[in-house]
Amino acid sequence: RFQRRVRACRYDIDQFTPNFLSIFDSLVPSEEEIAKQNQLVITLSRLINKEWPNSKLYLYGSCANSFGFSNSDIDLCLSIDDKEMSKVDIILKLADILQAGNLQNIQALTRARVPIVKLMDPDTGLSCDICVNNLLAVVNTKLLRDYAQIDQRLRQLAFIVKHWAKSRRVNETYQGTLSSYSYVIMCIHLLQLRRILPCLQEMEATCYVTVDDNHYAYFDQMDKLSNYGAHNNETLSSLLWAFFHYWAYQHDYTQDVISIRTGKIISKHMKDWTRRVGNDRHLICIEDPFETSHDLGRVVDKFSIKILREEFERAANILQYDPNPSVKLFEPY
Ligand code: 3AT
Ligand code: MG
Repeated sequence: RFQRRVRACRYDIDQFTPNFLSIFDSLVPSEEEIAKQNQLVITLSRLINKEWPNSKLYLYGSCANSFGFSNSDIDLCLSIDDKEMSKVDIILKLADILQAGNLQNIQALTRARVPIVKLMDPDTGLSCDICVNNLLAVVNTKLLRDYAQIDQRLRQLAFIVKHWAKSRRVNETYQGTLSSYSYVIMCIHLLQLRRILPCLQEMEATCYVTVDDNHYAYFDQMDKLSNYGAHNNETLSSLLWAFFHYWAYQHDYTQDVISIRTGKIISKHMKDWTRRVGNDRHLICIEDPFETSHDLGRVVDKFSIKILREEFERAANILQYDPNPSVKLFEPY
């Protein structure tokens, strides 16, 4: 049976919070940058609406979920109801529309798992990926943004974790490590267990959406929750310590699934995620809050799980012992 190791956090951990907060500040995009992103969405919407008047362009991912760094690419989703055309046809036609609209570096990636068109706007230098009818991503973007409004420590923690993951090269799904989306969910889960965040999907629903005939509902009156985490006064650095300590020494990789849908740890057994099926190995289990049969850790294989766990341990040990954790944590891999 897996031994969960629990150790006490170093007594002087809180002194590093100002350093981590200044790193957070340096990563947050400026108002000016956000205005540029919004302007580009308006320009692209106008261009696309000329051809498809009933379509709608949604911003999703890090530019809309409030977990985006300065200079991140823009993720857009085109919602279009055209029974005549396949997704690939829509992607190809979209590429033509953008070409005619003087956008640059246009590439239609029709064979990707999620087909997209890539482009660059020469006026702002911003790069975008546009996918088609991937509305669940628009819905999960809103859930993440709603959670971020409840307690500012979520955004601070997730920025530092994402920055660590990018510096240490464990934010590369094509290499078997985890997506930014997964890391944000891991942060939400930690704060739910510490009662800094509630579980919005377990509360009385105020927001309802239907995507591909599936119904989803959760509580989204964020103004009623602005004091939710106030009883807990843990600082950013102690939460960071707790995050890495949990994933290095406490999480039971053989039995546990983290679930922000329930705000709990649930069992792999209950989800039938105990063995490899096809390419889903379930070596680290993170339940998607809406597509509950979807394990966000399924990209992780027997090589990358080792790398990930070594990186969690490295980070936990730096936060426990290093004299300068806010520098050492992000040393490039
Ligand atoms: P970066 O700042 O670009 O690293 P991001 O928030 O844009 O982070 P991702 O690139 O991981 O995050 O993903 C973009 C969005 O796509 C986030 C989420 O709304 C959706 N998404 C990503 N992976 C999944 C997934 N496995 N299942 C469902 N939705 C996903
Ligand atoms: Mg992105």
